[in-house]
Amino acid sequence: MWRSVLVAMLLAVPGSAAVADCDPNDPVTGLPDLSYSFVVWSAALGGSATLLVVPDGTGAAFGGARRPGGAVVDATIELTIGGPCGVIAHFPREDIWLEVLGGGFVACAGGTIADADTDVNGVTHWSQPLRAGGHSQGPCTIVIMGAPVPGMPALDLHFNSPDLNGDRVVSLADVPLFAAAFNGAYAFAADLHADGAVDLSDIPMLARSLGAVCP
Ligand SMILES: [Ca+2]
Ligand SMILES: [Ca+2]
Repeated sequence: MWRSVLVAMLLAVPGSAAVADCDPNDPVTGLPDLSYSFVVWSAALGGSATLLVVPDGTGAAFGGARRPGGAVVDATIELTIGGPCGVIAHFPREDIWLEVLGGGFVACAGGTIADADTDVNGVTHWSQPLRAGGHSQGPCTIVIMGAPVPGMPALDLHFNSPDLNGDRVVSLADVPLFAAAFNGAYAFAADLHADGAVDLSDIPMLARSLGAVCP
């Protein structure tokens, strides 16, 4: 039941309407039609989810995201790409990416693309760690060939990183920013073990990533 929570719109499924639109002689029918594509995000209920990202891709898998209070939540995103003639299999992952709308998030090149090309059912996922730094508490969306999936509510998925200053390197330059939150006012960017507090449990996430850079 939990799994079935549908975040995005399914404007049409390959059915009678799709068949009516399908023209096998039209080369365009082999391309994705965003109105036949949809996203499922089972983490939608229960508030935001925060994912730790590191430029070298050693951050958290989507299955290890955290609610604001620290509870682990599976934030895996599932995308089905379709067109008028049915699902689009083997669509290249390079053309499907997660776009973070909040400022301060800095992705490495290709750092937010899907895990894999779409499978025979037109399905792909985001479950593996991203390659990125900085932080965001803004929404994010799924983009196919540069265009967002229509009707898809923004995902309340947040990010932070031991690359606190967002220069795509985890280095000593990030330490003062962490220390300021450790010793002073709470900062989401430094809450690397996301649980609403910056304390000793957040230090290992910074220490173990020192030296991490984009591939
Ligand atoms: Ca940095
Ligand atoms: Ca924390």
